[in-house]
Amino acid sequence: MPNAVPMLSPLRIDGATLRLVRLPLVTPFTIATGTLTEKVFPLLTLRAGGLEGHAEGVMDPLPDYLEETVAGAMDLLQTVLLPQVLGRSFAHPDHLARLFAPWRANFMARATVEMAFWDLWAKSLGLPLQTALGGAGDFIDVGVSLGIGPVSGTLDRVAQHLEQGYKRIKLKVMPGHDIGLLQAVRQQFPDAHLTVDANCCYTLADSALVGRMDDFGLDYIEQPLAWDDIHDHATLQQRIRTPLCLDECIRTVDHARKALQTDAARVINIKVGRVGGHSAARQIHDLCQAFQVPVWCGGMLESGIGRAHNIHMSTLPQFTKPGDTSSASRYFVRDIIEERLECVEGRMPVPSGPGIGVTLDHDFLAIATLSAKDYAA
Ligand code: OSB
Ligand code: MG
Repeated sequence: MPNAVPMLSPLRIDGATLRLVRLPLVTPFTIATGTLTEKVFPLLTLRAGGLEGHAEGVMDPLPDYLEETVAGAMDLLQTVLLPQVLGRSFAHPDHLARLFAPWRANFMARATVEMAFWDLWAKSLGLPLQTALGGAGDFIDVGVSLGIGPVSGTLDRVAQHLEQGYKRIKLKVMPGHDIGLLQAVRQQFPDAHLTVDANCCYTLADSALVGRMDDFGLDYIEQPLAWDDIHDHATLQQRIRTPLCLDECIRTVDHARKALQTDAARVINIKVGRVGGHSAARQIHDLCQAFQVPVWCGGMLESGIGRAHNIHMSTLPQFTKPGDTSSASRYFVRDIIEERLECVEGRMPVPSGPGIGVTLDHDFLAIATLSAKDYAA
């Protein structure tokens, strides 16, 4: 694959800081697999020649979204991945993904290192991350993901976010909280751009129930079946009209290829932090473009660091559907960056300046940090 920018001299990683950070959530976030009340995540800084690159890990404390955990990722970062990159030079971020290729899974832990290096590398070139990635544009279209709760409260939140101009409403569903919810929302908002996300809580035995969702004009149904089962999604897609969108099932470029070749996904949710980083995210993007399958950028309730990464990735051309990268103030009273990542009329401005274009708020970060360790090369 041609690079968007010419290769320059290799960048030597001469230091790192790995923090564990905790941010309380403004509102608890409930999905089919559980409720999050706070966001706990690894925050990695890589250093080279006076520059810093940052990224956060998107794994949860419990292995309830995918198999990775915060504790497992912290250990893998400290004992395996950071020792592999410290003191070494890389001419292009793709080389990190190649270095980690022998390891099994753990794509979120890998992404933490890879994304921090993309930020560092773009800064070393004096380029915004979006330009280094091959994207363009000053804004991205975004929607919101609404967690599971009482239907009346959800109706209020749908109204509120549509008034704010969000471009798409994604409703979290689960057995017993699906058809009734859709009836209520559709009745009140007949024209809203609506989708649902089941986070793997149905099986093929529920095909008829999932098929009833065809009546509600959904743009797509996200990840109804098991996190590791592309095959069953292909079978389900034969039984329903609404396009399926895969999230958890797509952790590698090969997963995307298999899903596209078997018509298991007519839309793909790309989360940079789920697929091992920007290099893999971009390859999945390119593959979807070749298959003429739209993609959008998902989220994992990220702080401003991960949110900025997602915004830059979302400026690539095949991101034709609104993503989940909504205003940071929906999640946190105070973010760990100086800038405020806020949408205007459902459009999120792309941070300008080199790299991810946002800077750590060190005063608040000190308060939010549970642990920190420095590494020298
Ligand atoms: O499935 O997309 C998901 C949050 C945590 C875990 C999984 C998911 C989500 C979201 C929220 O939908 C996306 C966001 O607002 O960041
Ligand atoms: Mg999802």
